Amino acid sequence: MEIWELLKEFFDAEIKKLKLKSYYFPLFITENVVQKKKDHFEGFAPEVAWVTKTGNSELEAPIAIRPTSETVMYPYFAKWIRSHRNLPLRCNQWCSVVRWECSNPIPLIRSREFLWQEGHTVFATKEESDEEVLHILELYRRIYEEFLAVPVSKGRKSEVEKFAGGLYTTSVEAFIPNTGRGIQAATSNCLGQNFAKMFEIFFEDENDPAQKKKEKNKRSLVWQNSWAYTTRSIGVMVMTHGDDKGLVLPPRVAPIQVMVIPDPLEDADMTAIKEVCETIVYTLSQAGIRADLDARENYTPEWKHSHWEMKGVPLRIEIDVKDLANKQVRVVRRDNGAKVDIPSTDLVEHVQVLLDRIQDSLFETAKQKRDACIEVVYTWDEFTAAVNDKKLILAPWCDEEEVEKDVRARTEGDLGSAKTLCAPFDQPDLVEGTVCFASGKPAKTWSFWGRSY
Ligand code: 87F
Repeated sequence: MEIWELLKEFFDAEIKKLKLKSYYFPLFITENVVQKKKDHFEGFAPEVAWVTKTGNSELEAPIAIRPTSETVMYPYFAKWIRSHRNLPLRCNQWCSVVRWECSNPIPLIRSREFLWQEGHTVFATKEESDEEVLHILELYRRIYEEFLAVPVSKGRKSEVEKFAGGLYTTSVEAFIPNTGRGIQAATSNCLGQNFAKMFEIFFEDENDPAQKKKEKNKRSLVWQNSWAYTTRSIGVMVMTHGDDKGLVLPPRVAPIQVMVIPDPLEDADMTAIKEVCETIVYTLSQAGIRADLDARENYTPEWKHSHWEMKGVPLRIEIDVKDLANKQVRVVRRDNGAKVDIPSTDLVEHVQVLLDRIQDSLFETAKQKRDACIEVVYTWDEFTAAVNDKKLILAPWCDEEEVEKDVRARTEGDLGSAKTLCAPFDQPDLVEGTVCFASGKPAKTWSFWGRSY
């Protein structure tokens, strides 16, 4: 929860710069609201949880638990928006949502209840909407790369994989080398005017001469976006950096960045050691470093070392009598086990440098591992071999829905089927005459493919 809070602190400050306002809409959705927008809900219906009973009595009408809030919010948007003066409307909600996943739930990655932020914004023009989609996507990239130290690719979702209710979906995509699976890390949707039509969200447009003259029944449909990232981000971070000793936390999201552990050698002056430990924690804390002291006497130092390694704390400081005499401390890195002795006098500077180095090195290592999994393929045979090798596949593609569905069907197996992850914005050159790996038709784009979570 503290990791989530650190991410939230960053993201919330960034979207407030964009003039987003905080809202909270109800958790319970009455059936008529859900049914009214059947089209939108249909594909997702099996995942919606319903309350049907209170105590021993059946409810007259069942009530849905929000899986997402379009149907809750947009009827209000239709009431609130009358003129161009009400636009843009920018709302964000931090909450939990419920999706009744039955197949293979994985903690944080795919769970029945998860935390997220859902941003829902409304504009007069498509240009404003397009611009925001990318601005938010960049914030998501920064959450993953700068905070969680997880490399991601920005790109556009295929027609099969996009949010069906919208115009287009952009996403950041991560990859887990150990399992050879891609994972959608966050999405930023341009909804176009589809929801505006469904929910009748119109505005008087100052740029339309007919509307200026107050001609009857002349109104414009608004343009909408929606975007979200979830606690799944923490799951992706855990899988990316974790090792056989347990969690490895990037310093920027580590609730405890430095754990100080006294080492009471025999006959040592424990009072003096403890005092120094407390001073260190105080000094680091004053400098804005999240430090803590494990002074428990019923555990050995060795036990504490493994314990805080398992918890992923980026740095541990060990102090014994010799260190005390030498006015130094021993600092141990969680990510690579490296130990250094540092003079107690300029501890803050050294710790800060080490934390920054760990942050950078976790990202670089993760990026190298991810990049080593990328395989460029041109033919169907190369593609199936790469799928079996659990690669992150980059392939020239005709960008046709039927072809993607066909690839899914042809790769279906125990481990799931291969899907598109995104067409990366960062496109390699598509040499003229390049054909689609699956259909042999002219390729329109490079796309990432792979098995995914
Ligand atoms: C499950 C049940 C009912 C996903 C669902 O991308 C509805 C849905 O609409 C559903 N699972 N979705 C798509 C969510 C789309 C959209 N919502 C706001 C986002 C960003 C945040």
